[in-house]
Amino acid sequence: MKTVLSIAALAFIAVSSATVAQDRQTAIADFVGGTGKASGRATLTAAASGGVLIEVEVAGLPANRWVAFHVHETGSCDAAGHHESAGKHFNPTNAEHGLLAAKGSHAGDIPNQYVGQDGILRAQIFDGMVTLDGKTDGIRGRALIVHANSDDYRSQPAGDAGERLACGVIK
Ligand SMILES: [Cu+2]
Repeated sequence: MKTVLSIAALAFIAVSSATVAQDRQTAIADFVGGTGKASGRATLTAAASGGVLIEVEVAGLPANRWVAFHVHETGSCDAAGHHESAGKHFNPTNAEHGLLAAKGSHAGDIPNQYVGQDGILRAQIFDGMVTLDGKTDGIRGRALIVHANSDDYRSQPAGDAGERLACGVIK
């Protein structure tokens, strides 16, 4: 009888920790726009091989335009302060900004994304430079930012990407 009980207890522990591990593999970022209103969501999923899949939809953006999309270091979105609260780009390796910079790039650098005629950015992005919960490269608790202009992939410190139009904390 004692043996049966311990096996049951072990099975329970195994199931509980599997559930916890599964939860840690995904995250959500709810975006707020320039006026502080909800404007979209990103779902982030950690890949087994490393990297994070980011599925995103953000509304209220300038139509028919390429815009910069980055991971910024601080998980704080203050619309009244133009989302400056999100700080600089996530840059754990102290590199230069820009996917095409000689000494780049920031881990938070992501290619520009296109906003459709309806002012909605819809994208599925695989980011191989970060993880969701890694000790140094994890982005949970940081912020996703959509800018008004495209990133030129070279200019310091942020690719001349302009205003921060939408911001979402990765939770
Ligand atoms: Cu940015």
